[in-house]
Amino acid sequence: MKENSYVSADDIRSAFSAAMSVMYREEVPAYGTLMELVETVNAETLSADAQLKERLTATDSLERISEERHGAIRLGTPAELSMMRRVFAVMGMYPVGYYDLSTAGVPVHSTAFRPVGEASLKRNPFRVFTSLLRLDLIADETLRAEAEATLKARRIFTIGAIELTEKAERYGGLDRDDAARFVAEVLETFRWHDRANVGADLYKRLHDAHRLIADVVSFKGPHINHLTPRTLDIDKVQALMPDYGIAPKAVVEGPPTRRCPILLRQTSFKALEEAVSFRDGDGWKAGSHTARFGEIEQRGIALTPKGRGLYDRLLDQSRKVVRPTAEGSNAREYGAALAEVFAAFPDSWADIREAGLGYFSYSLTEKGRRTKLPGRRDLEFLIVEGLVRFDPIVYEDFLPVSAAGIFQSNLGDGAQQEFVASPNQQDFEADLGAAVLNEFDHYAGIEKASIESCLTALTTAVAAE
Ligand code: OOG
Ligand code: NI
Repeated sequence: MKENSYVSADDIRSAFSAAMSVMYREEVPAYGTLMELVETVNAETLSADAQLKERLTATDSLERISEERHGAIRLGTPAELSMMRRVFAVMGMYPVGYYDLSTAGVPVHSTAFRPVGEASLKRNPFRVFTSLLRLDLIADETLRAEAEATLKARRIFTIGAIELTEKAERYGGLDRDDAARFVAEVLETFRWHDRANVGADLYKRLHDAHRLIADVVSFKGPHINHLTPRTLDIDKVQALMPDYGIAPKAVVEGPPTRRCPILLRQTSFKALEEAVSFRDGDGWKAGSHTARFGEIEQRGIALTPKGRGLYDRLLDQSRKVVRPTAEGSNAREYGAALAEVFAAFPDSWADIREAGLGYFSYSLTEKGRRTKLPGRRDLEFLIVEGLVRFDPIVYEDFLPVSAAGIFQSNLGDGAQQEFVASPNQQDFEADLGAAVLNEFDHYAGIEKASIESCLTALTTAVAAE
């Protein structure tokens, strides 16, 4: 390798997520415990299911199965958001999707920075769910002005991080030394600072307006508020958390347990109360803050707009039957309602595909690889003939109702606040300095490319013997 050749964006992202994992385990020991539990359950699940193990060996790297899949931060200003976009771009992470959480009583809107190509996702799928605080939703004008001034005065990126981002933009990449420095510098933005930027009085007023506002405004930077490894059995981890001394949120968010998993299921342990100090004249005053937690996720098939429409309707329907309370008193009833309502969602890959509810990746079967056809044939014919097989494409994005549930359970179980629903993707994109990518286009593109490559291979391949 040439000495000054560039490190790939995928490798920088991998190094970054590994460094973040180490930092967060040190900062939040309960997260380390969760990781141990996830590793144990994943190992047990794999040893009990030879088929699953075989499939994962073929499609994923088994030794990385329990690694982090995502994390989340909350930013305070448009300038922070647009700089964050440039920083993530160096790691091959681009904004996909727009999530309005105001409807769910959380004064933010968000996107997910993530790798987009299949190869990049496979190399390392790490994403960061990134929210921007909506100060426009603070009713009290004086408080809003104070929050704005506090945010404006802080610098969340180190000079080194900014310089290296500019360098990567100018030259189209970073060499090995710069990439290592970049990871270390960027990590600083995500670090926890237990000394607040504000006094106890302002903290309290921000907190009274909304706990999330206090979390964003009061600190020096947008500390990573959780990391999320992948689990192969989310129900089991949820059930075992108390045995490991960690308190799970009341219910698993997303669809119920199914034979054919769809979209995304996630749950977390409740955020911990941590010691912080507030500014107090020339000194500091002791206090506490609750923000950081750990989460787990289990992903299923990406749904088409039609499938997503059905999912949204069924979820809505179940929540009309039972709305899960934060303290978990009706968790069982909610689980039962969810399972019952979701019986209407087909639960075999063939049915899901036939109904046009999910995205699939098509590939040649053994027989298909040995076959050459004189002309193009219809995909359905090729499937019936056993020349082409289909496998679900994994959902790589997030779900607004689930995200709201994760936010809420980690903001304390107090009364929920209401905001006027006001999605504003245009404002968000103006602040971001770019348009967000449409998640459906992405999955449709992967599906289409897989079909094309099957058809091409079948008509141009030379049949073996
Ligand atoms: C983000 C919550 C959303 C998820 O997995 O849906 C999220 C936050 O609490 O900042 O991470
Ligand atoms: Ni999350």
